Amino acid sequence: MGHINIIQGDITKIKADAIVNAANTTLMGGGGVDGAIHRAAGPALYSACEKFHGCPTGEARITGGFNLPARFIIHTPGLVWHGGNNDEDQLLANSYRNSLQLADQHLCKTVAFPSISTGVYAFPLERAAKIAITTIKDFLLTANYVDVVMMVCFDSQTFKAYQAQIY
Ligand code: AR6
Repeated sequence: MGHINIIQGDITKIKADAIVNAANTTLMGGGGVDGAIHRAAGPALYSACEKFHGCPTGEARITGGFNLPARFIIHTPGLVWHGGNNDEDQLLANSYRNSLQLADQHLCKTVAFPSISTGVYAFPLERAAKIAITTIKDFLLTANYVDVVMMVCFDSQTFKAYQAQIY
């Protein structure tokens, strides 16, 4: 029975077994947290990601951490918000579930997530936080190795939204 920690900070600095990247379907980098992870990990990450030839929304792929303190980076394209009537909730939940499954398969005990889809992809923050926390809690009930999941929130508004789901 693991637990969830909500923290405010920069995910590129987190020393977890795996950190998750809010990527896009090309997996070839971008802005936001994706850009920060690629800059901090170094150019070898780009070469590692090239080999996947992209990734569908809600699925996940794993690479090494390269220059990051984390051992692995799990890349998942979050859902682009289109108004809430197109399976958005399920697809966002898939990003969390598939990332956690991959971490568990790689024997990771600690996993750190950014707030997937709530930046450029415009998913409403409270709704995304509820989906993230519910999906993580459900996963922890059956996980073999994953024990601590950190939600690493970049700004205070995001931090408050995730904390509100825990207490
Ligand atoms: N550590 C933790 N969180 C961060 C960091 C960081 N270093 N930097 C930003 N965030 P976004 P999305 C927060 O836009 O909405 C990219 O171009 C940010 O404040 O990074 O899933 C990809 O290539 C926000 O709370 O991801 C895609 O094209 C959260 O991370 C697209 O953006 C997510 O914001 C993905 O959009």
